[in-house]
Amino acid sequence: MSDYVKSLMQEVKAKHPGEPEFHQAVEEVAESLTLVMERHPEYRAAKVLERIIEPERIIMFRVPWIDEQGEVHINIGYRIEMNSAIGPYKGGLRFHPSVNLSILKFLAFEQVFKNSLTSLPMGGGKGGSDFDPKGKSDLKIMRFCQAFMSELFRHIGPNTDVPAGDIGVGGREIGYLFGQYKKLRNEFTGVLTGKGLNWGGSLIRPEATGYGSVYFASEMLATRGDNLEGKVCLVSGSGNVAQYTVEKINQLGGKVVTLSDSNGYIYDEEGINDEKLKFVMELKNVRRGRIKEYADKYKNAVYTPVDPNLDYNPLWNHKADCAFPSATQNEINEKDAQNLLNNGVFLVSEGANMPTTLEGVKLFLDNNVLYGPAKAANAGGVAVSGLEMAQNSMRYAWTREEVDNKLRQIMKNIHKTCADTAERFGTPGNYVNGANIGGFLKVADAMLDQGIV
Ligand code: NDP
Ligand code: 2IT
Repeated sequence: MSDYVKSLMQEVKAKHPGEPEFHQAVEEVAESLTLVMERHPEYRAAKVLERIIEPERIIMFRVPWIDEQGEVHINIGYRIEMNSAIGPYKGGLRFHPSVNLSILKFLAFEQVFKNSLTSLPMGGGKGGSDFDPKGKSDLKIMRFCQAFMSELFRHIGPNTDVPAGDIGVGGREIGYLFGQYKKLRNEFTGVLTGKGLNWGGSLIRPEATGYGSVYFASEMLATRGDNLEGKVCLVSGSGNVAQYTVEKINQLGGKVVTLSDSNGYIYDEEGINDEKLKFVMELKNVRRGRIKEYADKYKNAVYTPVDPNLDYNPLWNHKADCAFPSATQNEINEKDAQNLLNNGVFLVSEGANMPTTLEGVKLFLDNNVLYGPAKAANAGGVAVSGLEMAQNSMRYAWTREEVDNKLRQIMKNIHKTCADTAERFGTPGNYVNGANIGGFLKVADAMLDQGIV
């Protein structure tokens, strides 16, 4: 670790103790930026990174709501408005019992660089709540979303801050949140993305993160004259990102053999084909069931419950070519990364945010893995959110094909930015440096132009 990173991290940890996920995200970016700071003393003098690390604003609020049995519940609501140098704050909302300030700050920090990489005018933000939607009735979900928006509405707007979905927030939740915003403001605007198609949503937004992660993988493979045809792929998660990752891998001739949720994973050696994927989509999106049911329906598949006390995840211990972690942060630790390498995996494309620990990332880089870090590989979701905002401003909707072509081009451009930047800073093939530096430069220059604010 360089002296620059050491002293920066000491300061961050002293100022913000007890935020391990946030420290982890900052450390990874700071390591890459050492290369930039040597060449550009002006960024150091203006303390650009030190300013990016401090959120412009954090909003925390009480979310009281009453369920259908008359019981009162109190959750915590958050919105981290991280950086608005290149556009309005933009980023998802996460509803999950694990949500806390550290997790949302890491996500908002990552979002700043990711959004910059898309080349669209979006700043970075993230928010959410410790509310657990799992197993809750539609009425409870609606009541909670309305209570959450009853405070959030005064802080957001189509030119200020535009939230979207993340873990636990999909089309249903965005609908309830939008309805409440519209009622309180008496305005029909593009204040959220991921909306329904007949009320301002964009075609391809639900597909965008998963498709984008696979497009990014294809770009990485192309640098070695290869493609996804016949590749065996491990995918984790079974939510929005995982589902459309499987769909696109199937379209490109690959074979996906795993899916998971927080209780366990399924392994299907024959591959999760389109018919089986349709079953998963109905299971997860309509019946809101557990992935275990996959193995009840398809007898050749094996379900393995995951013991939270294990120091590795057996999902990553199968013979394969490519891995697409698409569930949550730190789901691949050093041991998992070693297992992936031992099993022949030579490509990792991160659909989830920060799914690999710092030690795991190091192993991938040291072993020449085609490693697409989250802020590049999963930027397709927020990119199409940016396209949704553009369509809302025009009061016009592009066709499925138009949006998909734009998404594909954006992922191609992000790959090129990462590859070219890594090369320019003397670390060819290192997409981590490419993404961190590529995302940083645009934001940093905008901050220099705008003065110390
Ligand atoms: P969903 O809520 O649709 O699905 C999340 C999936 O991950 C579920 O299968 C869930 O299982 C599993 N999961 C969540 N938390 C944990 C945990 N602590 N341990 C194990 N499994 C877990 O979310 P998304 O698919 O939208 O998000 C998945 C990842 O992709 C997240 O990291 C998110 O930040 C990232 N991402 C999402 C984007 C989007 O557009 N939606 C864009 C870019 C990144 P269970 O049902 O048991 O909770
Ligand atoms: O992490 C992410 O990029 C998202 N959850 C999507 C954010 C968005 O605004 O579409």
